[in-house]
Amino acid sequence: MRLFIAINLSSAMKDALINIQNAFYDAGVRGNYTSEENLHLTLAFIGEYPDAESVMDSLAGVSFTPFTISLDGIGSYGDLWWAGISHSPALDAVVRRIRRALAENGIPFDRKKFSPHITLLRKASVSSMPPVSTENVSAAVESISLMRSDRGKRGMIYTEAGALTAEGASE
Ligand code: 2AM
Repeated sequence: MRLFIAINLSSAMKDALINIQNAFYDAGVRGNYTSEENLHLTLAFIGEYPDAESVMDSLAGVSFTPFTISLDGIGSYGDLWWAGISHSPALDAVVRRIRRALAENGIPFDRKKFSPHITLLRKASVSSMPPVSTENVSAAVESISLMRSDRGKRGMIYTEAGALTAEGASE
């Protein structure tokens, strides 16, 4: 199965992202827009790996306290368009801890530098991004998920395969 570790987003943050997607669409941009339920922030991409339980076991020692993430503009990697999330000491620290725990336990993952972004659409039909306004939305992160990705008839289907909860989280 295909696995990655991600933050699932609050509805306020998803609403802000959908507003950006709608503004792109209204400006005539076509492409494969990420569906609302699939909007997420990837922290580590594991890829094909047979055992979700051993990934969760490897993360058992990773602890974190609730922290905040904030939207930070929009950008693109070729025809993949994204909304940025600001680097912050807390976010960067938890990503480092997760990646170190995976490495120490021999779980493979993509070692590319962490570049926090939320993919809004792929295969954008135009190459220049229309100017759209973005809201300054922040959200509290109290949980980090191990996600499993399966190819469905209408695109990817993401399912939570495990979760790490922040110390002292309200849930
Ligand atoms: P992307 O949206 O920028 O493609 C599931 O595929 C998630 O893992 C996506 O958020 C994707 O980011 C991310 N990801 C990170 N590295 C990846 C890789 N090497 N291959 C596929 N997806 C990757």
